[in-house]
Amino acid sequence: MKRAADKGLLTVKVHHLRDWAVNAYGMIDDYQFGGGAGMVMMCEPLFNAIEQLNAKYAFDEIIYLTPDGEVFNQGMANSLSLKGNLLFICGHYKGIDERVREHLITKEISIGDYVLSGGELAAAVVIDSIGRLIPGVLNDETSALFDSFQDNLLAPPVYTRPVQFREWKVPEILMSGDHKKIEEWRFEQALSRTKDRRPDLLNDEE
Ligand code: 6GU
Repeated sequence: MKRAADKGLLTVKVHHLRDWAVNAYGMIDDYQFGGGAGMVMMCEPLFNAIEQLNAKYAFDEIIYLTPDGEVFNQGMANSLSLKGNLLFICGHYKGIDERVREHLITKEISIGDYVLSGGELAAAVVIDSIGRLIPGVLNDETSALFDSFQDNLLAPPVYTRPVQFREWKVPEILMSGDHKKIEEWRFEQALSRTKDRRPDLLNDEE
């Protein structure tokens, strides 16, 4: 993200919902109708904040980070990296009033099947993964082309010097200089690693 920001390719701005609070106490949440523990983030601050920011930034997506959203993956990172301005809504407590989700939110994302106390870390995860995909952010050395998941395969094993560490040697093929054979080996390794660890990746077309 620093690389992207330094190159002027990515800017992250943080907005505080309390700036749109409904009263002088900074109120942005309230008890839920129907009863039950936990507060709900109110419509009014969220509508005012989102509409005001949208008038300025014309967001391509208004994204709500929530454990019941679509589970984030590399395909979603790829498509989001091609968009312009994005707004991430980070909920707390029991979440946000359903009317905000129905009428303002354009995409709902979860980063996995576990619960965080707020959406901020999820937003940071999503922004990091999108940021590194923005054209011009990565150089050859950090290229995303060969990442795990880029082609629904896990990445193959990698080695660096020395050729032998204790009794463990680097696979001979990698020192052969035969680039075609090396690519074949890497593909086989990626495939067997994926079959072994993440067979689910081989069956879903995303
Ligand atoms: Cl996006 N938000 C929260 N609060 N918890 C989560 C999540 C998001 N994704 C997984 N757990």
